[in-house]
Amino acid sequence: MPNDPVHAVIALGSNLGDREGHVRSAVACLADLPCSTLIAVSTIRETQPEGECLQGPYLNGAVLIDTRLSPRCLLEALFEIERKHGRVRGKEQRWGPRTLDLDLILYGDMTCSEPGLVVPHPRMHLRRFVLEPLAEIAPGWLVPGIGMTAGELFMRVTDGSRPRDEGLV
Ligand code: A4P
Ligand code: MG
Repeated sequence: MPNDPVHAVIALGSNLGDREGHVRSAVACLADLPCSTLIAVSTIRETQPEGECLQGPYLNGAVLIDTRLSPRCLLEALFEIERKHGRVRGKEQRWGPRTLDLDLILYGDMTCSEPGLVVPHPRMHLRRFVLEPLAEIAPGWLVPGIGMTAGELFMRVTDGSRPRDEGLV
């Protein structure tokens, strides 16, 4: 466990069941995480589904915390919160509908790519539903491995200049 608290961002998404209830309750669970403090919660927005799977609209948002949990412990805690909200992995389609999706987007200035844990989240810089709430709560955060701030990345997905599916990492 790191001694000093680290800023971390978690993205939330729900498009199945009581979407608003799931997201509200997930924010409450994130506020209760051990060794962590809730710093900011973005606006929760309805978004159209991105990706190939035909599915209903999402509610998406992002939360900024300070945490002493390691990235691995934090991710395990996120999985536990997803389970409490009816998420059953293995039975669902990749990128398909889900009661609750919690992704670890950023963890300080750390970059990490190990089995089951990639930080920054590997598709965060392409996804408007992640970048819009992130730019709202942490616009100046320099995204490690990409070298652009959250605000700049959000501008990039909104101004139409980015070729589709271009990857930076
Ligand atoms: N994993 C590795 N790194 C991480 C990390 N930083 N955070 C592993 C979370 N998980 C991480 O994740 C699959 C595996 O990634 C896990 O075993 C974990 O160990 P998952 O959350 O079960 O799968 P997923 O959500 O289907 O995949 P992924 O890659 O997180 O996809 P996205 O980007 O979350 O896409 N459209 C709208 N409008 N809003 C949405 O929220 N979400 C998706 C899912 C598609 N379209 C959407 C939305
Ligand atoms: Mg996910």
